[in-house]
Amino acid sequence: MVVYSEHVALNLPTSDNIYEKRRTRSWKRQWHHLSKLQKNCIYIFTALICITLFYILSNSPDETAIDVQVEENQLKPVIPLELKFNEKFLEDQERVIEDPKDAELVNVNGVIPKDKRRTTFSGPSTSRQVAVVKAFKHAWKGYRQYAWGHDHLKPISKNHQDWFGLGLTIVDSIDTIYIMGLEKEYLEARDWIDKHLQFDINRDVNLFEVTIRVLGGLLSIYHLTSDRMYLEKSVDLGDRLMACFDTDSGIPFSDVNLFTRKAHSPKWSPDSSTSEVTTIQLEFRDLSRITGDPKYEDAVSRVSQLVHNLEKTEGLVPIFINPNTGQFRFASTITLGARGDSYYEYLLKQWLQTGKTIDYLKDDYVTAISGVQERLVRKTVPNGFIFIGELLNGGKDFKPKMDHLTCYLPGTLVLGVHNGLPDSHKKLAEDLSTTCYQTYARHPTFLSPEITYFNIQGESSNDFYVKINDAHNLLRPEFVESLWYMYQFSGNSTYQDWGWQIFQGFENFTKVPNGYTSIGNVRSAIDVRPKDMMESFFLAETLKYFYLLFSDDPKLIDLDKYVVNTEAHILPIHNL
Ligand code: DMJ
Repeated sequence: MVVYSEHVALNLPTSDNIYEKRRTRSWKRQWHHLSKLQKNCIYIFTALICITLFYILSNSPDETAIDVQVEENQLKPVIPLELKFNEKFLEDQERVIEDPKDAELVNVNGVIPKDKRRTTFSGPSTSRQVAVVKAFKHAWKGYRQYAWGHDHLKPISKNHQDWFGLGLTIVDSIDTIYIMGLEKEYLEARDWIDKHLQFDINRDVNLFEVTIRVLGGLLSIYHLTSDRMYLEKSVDLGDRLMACFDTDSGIPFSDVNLFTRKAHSPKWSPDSSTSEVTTIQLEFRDLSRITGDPKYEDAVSRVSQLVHNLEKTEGLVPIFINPNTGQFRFASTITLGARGDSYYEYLLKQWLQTGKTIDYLKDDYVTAISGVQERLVRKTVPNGFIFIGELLNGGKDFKPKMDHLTCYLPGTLVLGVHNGLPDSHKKLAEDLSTTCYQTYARHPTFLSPEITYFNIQGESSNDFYVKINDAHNLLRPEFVESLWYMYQFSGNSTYQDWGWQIFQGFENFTKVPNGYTSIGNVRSAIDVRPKDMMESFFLAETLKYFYLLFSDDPKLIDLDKYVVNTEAHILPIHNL
């Protein structure tokens, strides 16, 4: 029964399979009715579908492949914020490093571990340094919150300003951060530079400013850490800036488009500034010495040599020079302030950077300082303060005016004396320091104005006066810089105390809730007229020099091993 029933069950036609049979027969019939061409088309179409299916299936990710992708992503610095600055996390990521001196070694997320960097700093050691670090953190917090990745913070409007679009404050500040021992801030600045600082931007930039702030900043932190990421960025930037030197004379144009690499004079003049074309040598030479490619050093050395060969007024230079003719602009002003200042500074520092091997640089420097003493130094009435004035009309007229910028000179002078240059330079440095100090101390804000005029004819009972349009303070560093050098080479703590008083001036009158701001008027403690701008040099230079000045370690930055560029970036002396 069972078999029967099975048999019946298996063979009994249902309406369904009758229909199925009919349908199969009808397909077969239709197939036989197709022409050869139609059949071939169907064969090809089927073959194509099969090939496509095979391709898709053989390329679909299997589980192992997905694992690898995830792992690679974890190695990239896309790290949750709270982990990013976690020491433990960083330690876990570190690869075993055989030779800590090897500049190329990095851990897996690209950061050289703290103890494997070329130079390490342990943070503030005096209470004054602690106060400076606090000021730095306050400035950094505002910048981070309202201007991150932009050039400058506008702390009052909680906004930003872009000059070149190169994140100037980050690049300019990173070595200050490093010297202050601020690891968390260092890592976030490094991370931004690594991932976001790029130079292929269609934008005109100023050769001098970008060299001293960006190239100088990158080279400095490269030397301190030996992290090659900074060097790679430096080379890219250096190559783009090189377009400026393609002129008839070899004197560079002032501006260059970083993307097109086309250089040109400023819009307002056919000339370049003398101080600008002569204050790029430390950085370009350093780049050559590190990379072994002489082209950077050759270009800037040629500029120095050309300027060396020009006629001067007792070693003093006019402030404009033409890139086509290679000549100074006739009868332009001679000053140790704006557009003249760092020409003199880089004569000395280049000589030091090259292990005192290029004599004409030292000779030009010594001649120029004699020229300053002969032609520019005057005494005020009634108190006999020494200041450095300006020469107009090809040296015919003397103007009793001194920019705050000139207050860098005492520092440079004692650096020269420390390296064997005439002792008379020391007296000038001390006298000028006293005067610069007075330009701070005599104002109720304890801050210096941008420009001061001096009384040399007894026309008033005041030694100096300030015009209303010159009464601003841009948070500049020059005198604090000099105080550091003066203290380094004398050990006289008065210079530290002066610096502390000035630091209080900045704290009391330029500090605002989201940073520090330039002010428009140092002459009044109740009407300082905040200007809503925090320049990158406040963090790069002013706060760095305060920090160095207040250190009890005289070798925190060893001035027998390093030269400090005009933007306070630290470059090694290359002894041959
Ligand atoms: C800085 O950019 C440099 O110190 C430069 O040499 C002069 N001006 C500013 C600071 O005042």
